[in-house]
Amino acid sequence: MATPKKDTLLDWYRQMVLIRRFEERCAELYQQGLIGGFLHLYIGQEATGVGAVAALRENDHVITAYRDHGIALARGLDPKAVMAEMLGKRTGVSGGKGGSMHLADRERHFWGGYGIVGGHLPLAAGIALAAQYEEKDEVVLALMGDGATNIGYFHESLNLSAVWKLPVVWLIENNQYGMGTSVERASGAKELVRRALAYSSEDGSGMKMGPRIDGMDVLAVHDAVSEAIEHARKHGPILIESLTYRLEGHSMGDPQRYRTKEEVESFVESGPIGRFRQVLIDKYKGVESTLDKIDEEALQAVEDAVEFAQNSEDPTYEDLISHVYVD
Ligand SMILES: Cc1ncc(C[n+]2csc(CCOP(=O)(O)OP(=O)(O)O)c2C)c(N)n1
Ligand SMILES: [Mg+2]
Repeated sequence: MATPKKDTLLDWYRQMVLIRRFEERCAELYQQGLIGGFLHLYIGQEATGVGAVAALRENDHVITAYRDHGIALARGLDPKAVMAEMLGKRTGVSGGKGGSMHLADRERHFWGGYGIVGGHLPLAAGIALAAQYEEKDEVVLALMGDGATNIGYFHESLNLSAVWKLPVVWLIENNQYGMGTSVERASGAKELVRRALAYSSEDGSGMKMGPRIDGMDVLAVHDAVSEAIEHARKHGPILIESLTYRLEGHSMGDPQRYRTKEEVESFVESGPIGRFRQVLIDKYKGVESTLDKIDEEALQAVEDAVEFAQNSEDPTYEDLISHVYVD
């Protein structure tokens, strides 16, 4: 696949840095008690979200679990409205009623944000079924964690997608842990992508088993997901696996007794943002000053988002009781 243009690569860098700065600020706001509920950071996984979402067309769809801030920002949701949602404000993307785990945007075909592990997978199949039924040339990108592959919904959704040849890319973000449980302790198959074989036939029909990709390399992710999307558009479902790492705890306040500091450190060194920055520096002479400017602008965008969110109104009682029933 041809390497994208410089502007596109710089934009991916911008998105990854924005996500990182946004979430670091969210962690502070959580500690100050300004963000309530649970907060699951995407730090370490930015290359997977940015590379994968960049492979989608505007009309395609994306859906994910509760670790959703990075996907929302990569899909182009306004950081101000996302931050306002984190703070439970009226101006938030979900009217302040969803919070961190329930970001969504109908216009951008970003369908959330779900707290029940694997609970969004049948929805992904349904969105793909609707597109197929209405003969729309649209693909669904459904992201899930490694832990979600052990849930019944995973089997039901992937099987049905193979039976109905639905245009879905099932993307496992294997960050090596489901809360405190490592993949080795939870899964019969270490290579999670092999589960595709359960929904495919010897003659090649059914689900395609896609690649296991280096999820810390935004270019590799983009290449693999682009190919997977083409497959889904023409032939039906495919399962791929992105090997990544969660650099922070499962959610805020996780004592992380299930892994060593050395293990985490080894992934900090090979982290996706520093790695991509180096790729850009090697490729484009003198690009450092542009990258530094992008870094500064990301910080500013996050501060603007916090200011906007803090100055926004809380939801009213009418907001609380709206959207419960269809008029
Ligand atoms: C059906 C269900 N069971 C258990 C939980 C509690 N729970 C929340 S997150 C999580 C781990 C999921 O891990 P994974 O799918 O790998 O996603 P990650 O957190 O690594 O992004 C569990 C067990 C839940 N939310 N829903
Ligand atoms: Mg996981």
